[in-house]
Amino acid sequence: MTSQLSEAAAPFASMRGNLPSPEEYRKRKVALISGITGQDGSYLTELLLEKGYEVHGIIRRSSSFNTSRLHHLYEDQHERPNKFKLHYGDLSDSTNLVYIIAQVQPTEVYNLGAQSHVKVSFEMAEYTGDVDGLGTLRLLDAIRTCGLEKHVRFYQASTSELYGKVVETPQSETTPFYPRSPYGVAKLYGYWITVNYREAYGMYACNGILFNHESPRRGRTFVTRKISRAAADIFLGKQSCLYLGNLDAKRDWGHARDYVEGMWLMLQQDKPEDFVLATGETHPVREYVEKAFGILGITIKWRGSGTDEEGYDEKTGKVLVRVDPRYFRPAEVELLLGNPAKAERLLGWKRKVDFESLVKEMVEADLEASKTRIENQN
Ligand code: NDP
Ligand code: GDR
Repeated sequence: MTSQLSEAAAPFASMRGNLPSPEEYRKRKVALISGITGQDGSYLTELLLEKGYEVHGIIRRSSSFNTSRLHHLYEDQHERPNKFKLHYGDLSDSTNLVYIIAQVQPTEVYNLGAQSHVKVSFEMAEYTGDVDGLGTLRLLDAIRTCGLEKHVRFYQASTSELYGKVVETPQSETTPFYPRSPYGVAKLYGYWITVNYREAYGMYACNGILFNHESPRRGRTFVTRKISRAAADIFLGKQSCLYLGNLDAKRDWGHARDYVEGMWLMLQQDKPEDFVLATGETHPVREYVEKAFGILGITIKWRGSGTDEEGYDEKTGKVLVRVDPRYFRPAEVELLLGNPAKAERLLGWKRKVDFESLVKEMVEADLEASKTRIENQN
């Protein structure tokens, strides 16, 4: 019954006649990644190329350079000819997505593309809903339109922001969702439409509910990278003070390289399921600040409270960190702490990088980058 319905609903169902069986089709290893230019997209591309995949990515047309995280992979191109290709596209453009799926005929699709900044989502709520919520539907439907719903495995970049307001900790696959931002609400749609297409059309579609993961490739406006970059610049005398929002928010921070491996593992199982990836530890923003400056030999002490709180260098007394309410969110997610037991048990996944090593890697990378950086370059 289910498959009859899905065939009737798929406008390009006739393409099926020319397709090999799903088992035969999946002997190729062809991945399509939306959001390939982002932090996770770049690590996932590296992983899949190492595993012998042909990797295709969707990139947006931009007036300035947006492929810097992929630059080193381009350079390796002649060693791996025809293994890595980029296509112009956008999650807001269904026709384009159908065209790309039909052209690439992927065996695995990773939907990492998103307006991924929580604070920005309050300012661009409709756009975030369109790209992060409906964009997921468009990509799933493009797969179905091409008659590939039984052939393609689909990964949805779901998020710990779904949990939002604390209902229980640690948060697991069974914890109820209570999103606290337009981003979280849009991702809630993405989560459920993925579950729905799995149940309605028998698609192999999984949600990875990933807790925060960082790296030296993290976007500069996310808090960890903002701190590691500022700490390096302050240490080198290029910046005088770091302005932050809520210092008390707690996050479960892991390393992006570990998390992309979990994404891939989710698509290699016998049956599709949803998984939490997390470290099982949580730390407040202020601890990240202390650790980052600590790596550079600066001990941060705190005084004052609320918006008057400030962090100063214990040795010199100079104020290096101040609170700026501009960075507060209209509704905050105060505490995230994940339970990765299911992924550890069924996928054999475990994070390798701990909190201390993550902060150290990020600060050291930013210190090196800061020494050679020419400002205002695209
Ligand atoms: P980034 O912000 O680094 O990357 C987002 C990617 O999405 C970029 O490649 C961006 O392209 C692309 N993108 C943005 N808008 C569109 C659009 N309209 N159409 C197509 N592509 C678009 O995010 P991360 O790599 O950190 O995260 C990857 C995914 O995982 C995101 O969906 C995010 O929401 C989710 N997630 C991330 C977590 C984390 O801690 N990093 C945790 C849980 C979930 P461009 O470069 O042109 O801007
Ligand atoms: P988050 O990441 O909102 O958890 O979303 P972010 O690093 O932006 O914020 C983490 C916490 O730090 C507090 N904070 C600040 N945040 C930013 N960006 N800038 C500041 O100056 C600042 N000061 C304090 C925030 O209030 C928040 O509590 C990330 C994104 O990658 C999402 O796409 C992803 O889904 C989730 O992680 C899991």
